[in-house]
Amino acid sequence: MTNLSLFTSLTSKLLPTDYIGFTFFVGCMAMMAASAFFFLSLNQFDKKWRTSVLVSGLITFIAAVHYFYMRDYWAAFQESPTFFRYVDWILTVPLMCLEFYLILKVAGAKQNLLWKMIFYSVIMLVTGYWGEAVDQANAWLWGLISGVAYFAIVYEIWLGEASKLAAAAGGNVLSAHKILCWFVLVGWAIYPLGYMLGTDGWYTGILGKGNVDVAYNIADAINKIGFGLVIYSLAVKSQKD
Ligand SMILES: *C/C=C(C)/C=C/C=C(C)/C=C/C1=C(C)CCCC1(C)C
Repeated sequence: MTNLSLFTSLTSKLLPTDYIGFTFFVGCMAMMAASAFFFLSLNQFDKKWRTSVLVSGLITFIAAVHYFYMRDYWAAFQESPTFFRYVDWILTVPLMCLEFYLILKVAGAKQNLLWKMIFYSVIMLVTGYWGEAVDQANAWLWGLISGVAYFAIVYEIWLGEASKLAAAAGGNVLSAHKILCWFVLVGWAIYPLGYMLGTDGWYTGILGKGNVDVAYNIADAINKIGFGLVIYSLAVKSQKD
């Protein structure tokens, strides 16, 4: 290692033209600030809602730690930190499934709903990782399998058991559930789009190539912080009634 590269890897030097590095940097700060916000708000909630808001904070906190690593990895190698990315997701996506389960518990959600959703998300993420990092030649196929698991989650919350429980719960829980459903349908759809921009497949001729990290970083900010805020405001509203 030359002195210069040692220097850059220790200080994560960001060039003013490195807009991808910039989104990693902003991601660190946004996730950190959101975590502080959720954690510091915990005292205002009673026991019933505290766990849900705590989980919102854990999601952004786990992401914050991964963003620090990803930012440095990007600065040192100018390469996608795919491994850290997927470790982050494999921890945070199941926690988002847990959020659905926690708010639907009032309507009698059973643990099997939680495990079913976690199972779908693990399939979605493991196959996505495989296509992006291991078997890139068949990225489209792994992406397709991942997409099927993604639609199983969408189905579950929009039309399946989870949607029936939300309807039974009614009120604030139902409206929060609806907003979270939109996050999963629209906000989460940015990820497969990023995947198609970053890998080669039949879609490359249509979409062209783009930067996968910018797409993922924007999606993470929307989905982790926005999703957490929906839970937070549900807790605030429900505590008032
Ligand atoms: C906080 C992180 C979240 C909410 C990550 C969500 C990730 C996805 C919904 C990823 C989905 C993918 C597909 C549907 C197909 C292509 C491969 C993936 C893994 C990017």
